[in-house]
Amino acid sequence: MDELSQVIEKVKASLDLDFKDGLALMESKNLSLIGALADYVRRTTVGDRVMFVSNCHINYTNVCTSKCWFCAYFREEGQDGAFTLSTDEIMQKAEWASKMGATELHIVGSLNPALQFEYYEELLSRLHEKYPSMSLKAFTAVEIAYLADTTGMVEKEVLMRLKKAGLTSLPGGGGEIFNEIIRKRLCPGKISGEKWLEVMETAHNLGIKSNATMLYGHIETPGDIVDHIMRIRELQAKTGGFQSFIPLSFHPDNTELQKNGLVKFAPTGFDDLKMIAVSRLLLNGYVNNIKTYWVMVGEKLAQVALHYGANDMDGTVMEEKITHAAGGMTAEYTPKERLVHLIKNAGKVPVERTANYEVVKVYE
Ligand code: V47
Repeated sequence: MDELSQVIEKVKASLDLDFKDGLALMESKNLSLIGALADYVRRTTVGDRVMFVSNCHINYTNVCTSKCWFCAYFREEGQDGAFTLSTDEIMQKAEWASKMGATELHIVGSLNPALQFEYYEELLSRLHEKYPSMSLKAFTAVEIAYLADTTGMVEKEVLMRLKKAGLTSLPGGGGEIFNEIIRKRLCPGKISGEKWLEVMETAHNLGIKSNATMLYGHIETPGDIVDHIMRIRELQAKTGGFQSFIPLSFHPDNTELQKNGLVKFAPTGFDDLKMIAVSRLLLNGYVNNIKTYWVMVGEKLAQVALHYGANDMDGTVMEEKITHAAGGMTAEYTPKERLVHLIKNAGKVPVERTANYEVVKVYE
């Protein structure tokens, strides 16, 4: 309690928490107190509404040059299980998603040298033409930087062309952990944290909103977590372009981190709830929506997270490959009715939203 007394006072006075406060939270084992503080902040800022979206994840390829040590999803070209979808195949998936009631397509892949820029542009234009009201939340900052690198365009041009083709917003993937030393060990082939933030800033300045993520529970330190969240906060103070923050719970199975004995255990339920609560507390006044991603933490813990600072449950998802390649045991699809039930059962008001957080329906 003592170590958190300053944090309590600051939360009561609605003051920004600083790095030292973040560390005190990370190092405390008083989860019920941290959760209560985060729940208080959630209640007094965004209230009892809990958002979700009817969405469908589409992974267009898993062939990747990046070879991140935390990733079990990627394959090398020609390797067993490697795939690249044609735009026709993606259109078929979109048709199915649309029939299932999706209002958002979450489209991400990997860094595949065989795909030309025209593929990305054509994909968005075809989707946008056929489903003009569908939100296309597509391509992480890492994919955008890769497209700039491989085409010789600057990121701004890549983003402008994709926006013109129908891009609605950017998902938050690829943030991982910004600390350069840890990041180099986790994903030496990936853009730096600084570059990730730079791409997001460019997108925000073009009116393209995005999400932000952080991968936790591997080889990072508590200080790295606080540093990562603070850097998101700094950029948000400049652009206001982040719509949500999503802490991602590391799944170790089939990853190099696990194979090389660097990570033995996945984050625990304690870690998952604490990460939500710490995110809410540090981002208070900056990012309103803290998302609990049920695919990674499980439906039951995601529901409990609604009492630890989360106010968003992501969505129906429909198809998920990244977490499941790394040992994820959750379903790939949670119907809308079930999300509504989970949220109501937690004593909250379910609100279906669009990708850009417009309200579709309030389930009073
Ligand atoms: O970028 C990769 C992470 C991300 C593993 O923006 C892993 O609305 C855990 O970004 N264990 C993809 N995580 C998922 C993602 C996301 C999910 C839901 C919503 C949104 C959004 C974004 O998953 C990757 C990487 O950071 N990841 N491997 C793993 N083994």
